[in-house]
Amino acid sequence: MDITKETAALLGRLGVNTDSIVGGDLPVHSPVTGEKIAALKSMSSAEANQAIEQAHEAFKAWRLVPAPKRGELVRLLGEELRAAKADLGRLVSIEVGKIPSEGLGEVQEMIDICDFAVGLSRQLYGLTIATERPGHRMMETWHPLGVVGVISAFNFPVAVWSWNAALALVCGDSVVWKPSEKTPLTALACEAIFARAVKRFGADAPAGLLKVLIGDRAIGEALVDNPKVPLVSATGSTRMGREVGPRLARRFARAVLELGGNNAGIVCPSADLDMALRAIAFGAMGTAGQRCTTLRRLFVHESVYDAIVPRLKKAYESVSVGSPLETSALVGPLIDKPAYDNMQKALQAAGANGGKVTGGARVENGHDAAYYVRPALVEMPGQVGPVLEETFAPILYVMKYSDFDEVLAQHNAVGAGLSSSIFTRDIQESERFLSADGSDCGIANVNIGTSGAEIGGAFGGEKETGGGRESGSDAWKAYMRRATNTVNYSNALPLAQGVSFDI
Ligand code: UN1
Repeated sequence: MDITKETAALLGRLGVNTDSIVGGDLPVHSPVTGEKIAALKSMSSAEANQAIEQAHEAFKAWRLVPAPKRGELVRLLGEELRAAKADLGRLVSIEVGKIPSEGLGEVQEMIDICDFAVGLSRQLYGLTIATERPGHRMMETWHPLGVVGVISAFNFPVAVWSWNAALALVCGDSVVWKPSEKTPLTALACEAIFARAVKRFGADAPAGLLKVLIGDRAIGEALVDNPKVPLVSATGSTRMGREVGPRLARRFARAVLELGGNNAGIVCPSADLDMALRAIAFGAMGTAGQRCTTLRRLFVHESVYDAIVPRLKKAYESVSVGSPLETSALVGPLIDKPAYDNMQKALQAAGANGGKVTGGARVENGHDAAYYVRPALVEMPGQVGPVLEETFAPILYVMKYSDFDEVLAQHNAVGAGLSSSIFTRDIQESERFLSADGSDCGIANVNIGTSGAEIGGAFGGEKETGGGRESGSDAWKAYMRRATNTVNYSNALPLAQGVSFDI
């Protein structure tokens, strides 16, 4: 099959001008075969700032459109995404290497957040608060914030944009999006899909509501440093967050940071082991270990260790690895060679720290520049060396435990704090895990894995994961500015706190 041709055909069907994907300086490779499938032209920083200026102008008009009407645009976006689901899902598989159900699942996540945001567009409400002064009313009002900058990572190239964009748009904001330079094609597809929704919406949608910035780090920096961008929502490594966070803080801009995860699961004595096995397999091997929610550490109680770990190893040895485009394999490729090298480095370090490695070898598929690996399960004597770090690859470190308090402490003894799960049928254990001195993560699950969160909940994590929350619940509040209003409808002017100031 000719992936380059198929990519161009898909992009054409999705509405992208295919002349724009050839002859540029920014090569795009498909991890499925490693071949170059496009070359886009990078924008200059000046062009990026110009795009931000246009988005700012769009914001000034969009903020005056009533929120439920703004919701109508997002409803149309959801419709367009439904129509484009098969093509966009396939493009995700080509550009990121996801298996078909995960490529389509990512688009489904986009449709879901659109539905959520449409409902939200009639629910952007503030409180009315009791005031201490007679004849007064105090309330809070939520107003549109401005241009929302979105920096997304390669592994969820379209869903993470949609979580931010759908909320931002109903909140009255415009969006400037810097996709990963590894996955700009799916971003161009989303831009075209959005343009169709805008066209159907009509004249009330100002030009410039969504701008996509194509380029490398310099473009991202232009977005982070531009004073007309009051919020940047950035997904990526903790290293990236350490740079972006302080830069935003310096100009008092808001940051929604969704950074690394080093997610753990605990298998307790009473766990349903069949269920745990399936959840662990998907959480650790799914998406070739390239989700921020991927299960990376597993603590197994000594009483069930021998009942589950050998079965897990078997699953690791038998899981199918192969092209997501041509086979029904469950594990696709790593994104590129650096990802493969990092995986091998971590496995070597694990071995040096006493780990017993199952799997991890490269799987040949006839393409030298594609990096398929067998997922690796590593039995570790303790939580040392690479276990403490996130390696963005399918490596699961397995450790034995005997004491619940001790395992809770171990669970929390890493830098990241994104997702976590416990497998137990003991209510005391599950409630402890969810309690104030339980899991310290933004996501804590019982009897399901660490990955695959629904959009209805707030998504994000603590500590080195960055603290931001996107998607459902009240995450929308980060995309608006809150004004506290006190109205005096009396004839007197009583001062708060009993202060008198009679002139
Ligand atoms: C990510 O990996 O950046 O919970 C996002 C999940 C998905 C989102 C992952 N819904 O695994």
